[in-house]
Formats: sequence, structure tokens, C-alpha cells
Amino acid sequence: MSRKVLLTGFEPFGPHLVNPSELLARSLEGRIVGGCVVGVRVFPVETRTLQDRIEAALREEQPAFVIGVGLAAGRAALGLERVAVNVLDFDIPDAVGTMRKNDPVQRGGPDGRLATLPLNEIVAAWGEAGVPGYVSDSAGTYLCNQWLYEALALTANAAPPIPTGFVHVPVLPAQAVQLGADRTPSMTLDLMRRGLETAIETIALLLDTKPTPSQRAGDKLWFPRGLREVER
Ligand code: PCA
Repeated sequence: MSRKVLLTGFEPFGPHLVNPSELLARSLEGRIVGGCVVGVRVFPVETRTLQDRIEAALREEQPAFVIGVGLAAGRAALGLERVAVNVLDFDIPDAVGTMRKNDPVQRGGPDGRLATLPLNEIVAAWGEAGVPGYVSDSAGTYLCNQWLYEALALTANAAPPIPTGFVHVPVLPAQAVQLGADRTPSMTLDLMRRGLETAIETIALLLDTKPTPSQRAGDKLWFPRGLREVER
């Protein structure tokens, strides 16, 4: 069975008539990148249904790893998110008019969840490929942050692990023209796509070369530090 990556985008929202994350995801649907089949979902910007949609996609696709993509107008480059916070605090309502102010994503959940993708390796690969990108320390408090928090919660106990993370993309050049070229950085769809392909290739390569924790435990080469001390 071939390895799958689940790639998700979002529909347009707020003032944006297109969402480059949707175009990107759809353009890679069914393609094979880094030896992985790309399974795609495009979600509406709806807070109430997001968790269920992510959960269904994970169940249906059984991916080896997961990348969410969303639009962050004003960003100058690809932003690989490091962390999701347990906060929903919207500037504008979601696509069906739901507003959240200072609410948790999950009541009683941890304050933050850290992305489980190899962040530094991906950013280094972007650099080599000529794709501007960086590790971002805030995914905001809107739907993309919610996506990352929910997806990390859903994959938290997966065995083998399912590396999961999120990439924020700038607007497309045509959107920057509309929004004011003097103040809106943009990136072409081709360059964004090269960035996503590079990220997928990097993760797939690491999954090939790094033994999974279960393999390591199986061949008895690895002990938790404390345990070895006690056994001596
Ligand atoms: N961007 C929004 C939600 C959907 C999207 O594409 C965000 O950054 O939260």
C-alpha cells in the first residue's frame, strides 16, 4: 500500500474571493509527491464542524502525515507554524456567522500543542529550493489555529506517529493588486506549490530514514534513561 499524505486547504472567507490554499490543495490532488499519494480535503471556514471534518478525513485517508494549509493575508513568505494555542478569538465571524471571543478550542485541553513536523528540516529544504519560508510562532486565533490544535489532538496518540503541521501562505499576486500593491506581499501559486512539494518530499524522506519509535523499542536498543539506571 502506498504511503499517503493528507493535504487540506480552506474555502474563501471574509473579504477574500479566492483562497490560495484551496487552489494549492486541489492542484496537488491525487498526485504522487516524494513517493506519497496526496489525499486532499478543502474545508469551509466553519468553526463548529471543523473537528468532525478533520477526524473524518483522517479516518478515510489513513495518512502517514498531515499538512494543513491556509491563507494569511499580509504574510511575506510561507509560514510553517510551530504551535497552536487553546484559544479562539476571531476578528471576523466564520463563514456561517459564528463568532468566538476568548474561548478555548477544547475545554480542559492543554494551553498549547506543538506541531509534530520536522520544522527545521523543512525550512532548510525550502532555502535550498529557493522558496522563502520560515518557522512562525503564531498561527493566530482563528480557524487555522483551530485546525492545528484539533489535528494535533486527534493525532496525539497515533502509533506509528502521524507528523502533523500547518503552513500559512501569503495572498496571490492578483489579490495583492486588489488589496493594495504598496502594502501587500504576495507569492505565485507555482512557488507556493514548490514549497508544499518540498515539504512533503522532506517529511517522506525522514520517515524513510528514521526508525519509528515502535521499531526502536522492538529491537531493544533504546531504553528510557531512568529505566536503564534502575536496572543496573
Ligand atoms: N485562513 C484563516 C482561516 C482559513 C484560512 O485560509 C486563518 O488563518 O485562520
